Amino acid sequence: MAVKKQACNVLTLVCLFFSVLLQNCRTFAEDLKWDDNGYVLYCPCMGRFGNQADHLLGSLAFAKMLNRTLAVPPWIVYRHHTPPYTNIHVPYSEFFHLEAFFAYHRVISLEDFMEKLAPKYWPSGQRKAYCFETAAQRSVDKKTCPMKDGNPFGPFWDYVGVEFDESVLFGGIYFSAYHQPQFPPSEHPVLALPGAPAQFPVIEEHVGLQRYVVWSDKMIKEGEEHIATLLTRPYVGIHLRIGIDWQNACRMLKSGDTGPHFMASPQCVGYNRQTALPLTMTMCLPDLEEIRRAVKLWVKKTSSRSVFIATDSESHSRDIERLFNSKVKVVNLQPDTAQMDLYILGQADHFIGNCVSSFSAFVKRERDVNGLPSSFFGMDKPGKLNQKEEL
Ligand SMILES: Nc1nc2c(ncn2[C@@H]2O[C@H](COP(=O)(O)OP(=O)(O)O)[C@@H](O)[C@H]2O)c(=O)[nH]1
Ligand SMILES: *[C@@H]1O[C@H](CO)[C@@H](O)[C@H](O)[C@H]1NC(C)=O
Ligand SMILES: [Mg+2]
Repeated sequence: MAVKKQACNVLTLVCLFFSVLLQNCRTFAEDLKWDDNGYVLYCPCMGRFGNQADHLLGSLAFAKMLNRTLAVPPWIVYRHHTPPYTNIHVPYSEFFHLEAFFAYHRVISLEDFMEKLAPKYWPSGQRKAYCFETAAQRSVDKKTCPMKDGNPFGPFWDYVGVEFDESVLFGGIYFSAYHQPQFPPSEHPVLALPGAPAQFPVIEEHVGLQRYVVWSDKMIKEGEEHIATLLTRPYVGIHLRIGIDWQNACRMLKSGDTGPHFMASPQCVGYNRQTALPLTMTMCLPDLEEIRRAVKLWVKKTSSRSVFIATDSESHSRDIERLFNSKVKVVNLQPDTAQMDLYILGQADHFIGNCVSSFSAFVKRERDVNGLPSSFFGMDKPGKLNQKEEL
């Protein structure tokens, strides 16, 4: 221990000495430092971007509760309709500033963890998977965590370069805080989990963690360029979640198979089940009439000069243009990307989102953090969150 400490001090001195010459020395040394309180690894194996983002916030809070470093996974991007149909794994920092998490808790990218720490501290042969007993029930011997069964599980851990050697099962009681760890880091340094240790949708307490999800400089630069060239402020940003998968999802609401709490809807009906406002079909799947009504209302209210449309299918831009006799510029990105759409929606002077969509929820949370106004289709005045400071 003493030797290690001395080595650290020497390293610090060396760093100080060379810091003028070698700006990266400090970060380099920090990157290589193993956290004795352990790590949390998980696969963001449920849903697309919005779901993965919700799960990231909860996982961050989970890692902080256990006082373990969170290995931030890449985003899993599905190519269901584009050859070669295999998933793409996009490092977190492709879109966001990883270091912004440090203000809340310790993180490392999963890629860096594997490249710089795993070879020494979590080598092949010692890689344990952790899962609920019930999850292991599905395996042949009923004792193996289904870490790599099917898509996206298998491709994810293949991308990370991990085979699991052993399974550790746990029962109904969930992880306790670090005061009485269920899995002491000395014996269980790396908790690798088949899914996010978090709920979907994100619980109310963790909504504010969105403030640590900060766009990368590259995204900001590109986003601001789009806004400057395509749009005139003030502008209203709208998210049209109206594609075929969404039409099918909203049918659950129509058929009465779900109450007001449906996917991301707590963001607009309220998190409390007892006091939740009704969730209407218009809120889940706005028709053209509702889209026109809401856009007209908010363009007028904000004296907007342009409208930005992000959509999972049709943009309805012609119909929206017609509302304003071409006095308002109506724009959508072509080609679009999910993250650039999110960025531009986040910067709008007003945002109209889809209450049930976690893609909209990402924008709503970010705007709340920045004090920018939002509404939803079918709900012009969404209820306020409990404004107690949760962090
Ligand atoms: N580019 C773009 N993609 C979208 C838009 N709306 C939905 N999508 C795509 O559809 C996915 C929807 O899944 P998810 O993000 O989990 O949100 P949710 O299903 O609406 O809760 C997104 O991740 C995008 O890939 C949009 O406005 N623009
Ligand atoms: C949390 O972990 C960090 C890094 O391992 C350590 O320095 C700190 O003392 C821990 N905090 C508690 C309360 O155990
Ligand atoms: Mg989804």
